[in-house]
Amino acid sequence: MTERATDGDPPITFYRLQGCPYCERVTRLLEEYDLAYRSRFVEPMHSDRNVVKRVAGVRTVPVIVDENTGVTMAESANIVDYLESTYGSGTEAESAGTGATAGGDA
Ligand SMILES: N[C@@H](CCC(=O)N[C@@H](CS)C(=O)NCC(=O)O)C(=O)O
Repeated sequence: MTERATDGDPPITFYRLQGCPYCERVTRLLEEYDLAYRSRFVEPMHSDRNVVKRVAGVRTVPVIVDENTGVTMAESANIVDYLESTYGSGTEAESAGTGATAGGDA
């Protein structure tokens, strides 16, 4: 066993590769939604990516495993979709700038 049972292990594991633009897309969204995640950088060599293969059935990254929902997912477009529908507002209003104008202090 590896040592990973720290107190608050983030529920999302993000398999990624340095400099991967698809992974960057996912990173941006995870950050935007302020989600706690743990990055696992995979080997550049495709054949050395058994860990992702085992988890998700593919050797491409990005892949996320979300223990909150039990979802394991590959393909950046699917992941972006999933994160938006699960953690975003589901609309574009969230990223539209100021968001709510609660108040009306006229
Ligand atoms: N369609 C995939 C493409 C992902 C992709 O090509 N990732 C690269 C790293 S940037 C990779 O894992 N390449 C290895 C391969 O294609 O087998 C996505 O959008 O997630």
